[in-house]
Amino acid sequence: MKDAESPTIYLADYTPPNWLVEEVHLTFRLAPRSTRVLSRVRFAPNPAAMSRAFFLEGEELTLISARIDGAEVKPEVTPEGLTCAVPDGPFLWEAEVEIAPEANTALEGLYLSNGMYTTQCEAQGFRKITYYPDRPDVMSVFTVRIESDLPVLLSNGNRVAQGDGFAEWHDPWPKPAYLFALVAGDLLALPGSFTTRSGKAVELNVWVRKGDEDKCDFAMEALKKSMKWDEDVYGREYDLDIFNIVAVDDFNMGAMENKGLNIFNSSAVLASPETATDANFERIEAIIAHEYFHNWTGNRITCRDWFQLCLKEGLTVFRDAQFTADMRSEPVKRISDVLDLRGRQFREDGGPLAHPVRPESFKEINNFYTATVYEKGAEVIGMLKRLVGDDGYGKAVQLYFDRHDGQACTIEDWLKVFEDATGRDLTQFKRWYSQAGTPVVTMTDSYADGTYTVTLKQTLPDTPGQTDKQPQVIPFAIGLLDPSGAEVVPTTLLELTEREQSFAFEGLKARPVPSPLRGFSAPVVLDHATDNAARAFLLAHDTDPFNRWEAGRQLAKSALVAMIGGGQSPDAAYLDGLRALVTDETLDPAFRALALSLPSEDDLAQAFADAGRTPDPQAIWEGREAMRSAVAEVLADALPALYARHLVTGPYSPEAGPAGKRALTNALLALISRTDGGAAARAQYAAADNMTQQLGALSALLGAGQGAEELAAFADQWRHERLVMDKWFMIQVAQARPEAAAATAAALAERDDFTLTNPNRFRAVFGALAMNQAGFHHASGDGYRLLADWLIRLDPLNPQTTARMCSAFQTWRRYDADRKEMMQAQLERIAALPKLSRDTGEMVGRILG
Ligand code: 0A1
Ligand code: ZN
Repeated sequence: MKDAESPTIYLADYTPPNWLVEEVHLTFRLAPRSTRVLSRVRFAPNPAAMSRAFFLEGEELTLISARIDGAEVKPEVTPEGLTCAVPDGPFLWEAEVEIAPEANTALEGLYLSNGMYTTQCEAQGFRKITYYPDRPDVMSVFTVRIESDLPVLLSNGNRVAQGDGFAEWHDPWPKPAYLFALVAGDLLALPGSFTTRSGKAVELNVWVRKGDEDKCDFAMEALKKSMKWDEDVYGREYDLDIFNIVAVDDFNMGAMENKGLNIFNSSAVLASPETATDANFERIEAIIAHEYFHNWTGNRITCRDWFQLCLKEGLTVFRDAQFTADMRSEPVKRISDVLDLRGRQFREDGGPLAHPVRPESFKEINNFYTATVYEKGAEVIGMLKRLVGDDGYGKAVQLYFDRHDGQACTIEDWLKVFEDATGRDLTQFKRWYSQAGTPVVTMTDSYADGTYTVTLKQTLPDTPGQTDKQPQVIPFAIGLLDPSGAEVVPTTLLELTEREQSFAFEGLKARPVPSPLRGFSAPVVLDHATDNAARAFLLAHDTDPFNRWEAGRQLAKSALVAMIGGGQSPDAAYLDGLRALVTDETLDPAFRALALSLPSEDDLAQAFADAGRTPDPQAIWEGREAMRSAVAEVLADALPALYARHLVTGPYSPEAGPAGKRALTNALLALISRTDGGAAARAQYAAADNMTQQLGALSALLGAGQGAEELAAFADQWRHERLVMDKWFMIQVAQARPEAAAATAAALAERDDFTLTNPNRFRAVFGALAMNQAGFHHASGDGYRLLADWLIRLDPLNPQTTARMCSAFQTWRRYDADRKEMMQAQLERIAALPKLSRDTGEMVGRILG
């Protein structure tokens, strides 16, 4: 269906469901091309409804038969569902439908992945399994029978019966259909157990395909840590006898929190030291935690409608970030999150795809699993916590669990518990949920007679469909240092509620140096006229680790912009500051590794755009290359010793300590390889017994224009490991020079082991192309054309992944006329396809504006 033809759904149009579901029984007779699904659903009229009209969602189903209270009925079936005349009071609905999991390449509903049946029902996949009121505010108790010869048959809840060729599951907790799951396959389990703090034993399993059983230990440990953490920090216990995790190769997203049966993209579960990097281990730990935490924030308390998606996602991302900070390093986690937020969410918020944390309309909800809903949604919760304090937050959240357990809720319910628990009026705060766009906070300051005055002004940019925005509540953390570098005012929270407001600090002996927006206390752009001397001062003295890193980042950015735009040589203040930081043995190696990484090409492009200049992707790439070489030369005397000091040898551990050292040595190796002909990297490659060091060495070699031999050896060694081969595909495109990126991606896509049906593989090649900014935006237009060609091929098979990847074009208006024209032509080419999916149609339509 084309964009223009798809209906738009509005938050304002919400009405309660006409019929409620008291219980559901499902029977699955599994067969690749003809699975039969029998449903028995007890409906009762909803007293809160305005009508008794009966409509069940259903798509791509063959209806075999339907009965009401035992009597056959002939419903009116459309491509979206069915209607039927029904009794006035409660009744039993029975239906039998047929579906074809084998033909399901969209990976929504029930599908087959490498011989295993699996489901994905969020957001609206259940309607591809059977006719049902597929909306999150219809919650019910599910009993499921699976009939199949496959040895492992899983569903939600607890197993109640099992025999030859069948299994039955019962989930006592009422849930919406999007949390339904089924898995059937020839799988192996890594078993485990957990005893809750009230003494209940829970059986745990991580289910994988044969051959992957040696890569489950870490996920199991991460699960146990998550279960314990949620008890300790949020007082939340697990509520079933069993918790299953399943790894699936073909999956559109990272993972899914189905009740008691979490289904994961295998990349988010499987890890061994040889095959997974430190970053993979950290991601797995975070995603296991995220899905587990959804058991309370998402499952026990769910969303009334899909506009409330941030209610479960923002909160759960916030919770998983707290967890990671507790398990690892708080500043490093914060810095990584802000990098990600600025890289993905600010970019979204500043372009044609900008939308509020709680959107007000959509055509395809799958297009709203965005950085704004997830990451900005989590930032909003962080601000709320900062404003009401840790105690207030704790009380409010407990009230949320007490008051809303078993319900489908809204953002209003969420804010109300904060108002009731803390007495604070959150009317103005709520604008964070409804106004899109990243606020710009302009800070000016003055000093006279011992009083330092900070003036903050907020500007709220127009975004698609939104102008004339009202001021938001912005928690602005600030500290002050004296000229010697000592902190004279510790972190203080200013609350900016007006468009412009001043705050005075009295009794100072000299004009202080401010350290503004500490810890990135609000998701805003800070506009503060400062100079490199002040940045270097903060880099050397700030007590706030985030701002110390930020000062270095700003120095790097201004040095790079000056180099790219004005041909200046690398800034000495930056290079001196970097040397001091990288060689400071009191600092965490992971922090130092982060300080060594330069602002991304996209970041720099945005910096030019913000300054009213047209970014030149090629010049940005060359500038970063020149800066890297300058850093390598200036630090050349210190690098080998630093590398040797931190090189981790001996048995591998994925813990934060050694992982930080490996991050630092890999960053150093990339620099060393620019001046030593690749000798050190080749040595690391040869000695590596873990993927972090092997891939780090390969990346350093490719970055220095070498590594052809190692690349071939790598493919030879890892031919049979799908997830490792994804890295092989990705690194070549990511590291390709601008003029070669599109050709590299094109050649890889022609290989036999490139497949359109596996989203990980598709992303490895084409996600990497979109990330290789100078390659994607190469003046030839080859990058644009190639991506469009392949999105056009993917759309009929997998609309969801196609639509997500269209966002590579979202910054098109930022560029020069030639590039703009070429990107627009590709977007229009996609938009004109006769059978374009609703997903892609909506995305391309919004991007074109
Ligand atoms: N709720 C999951 C993410 C997810 C969302 C949509 C999906 O299919 C459309 C799949 C997974 C999470 O937040 O982890
Ligand atoms: Zn989630």
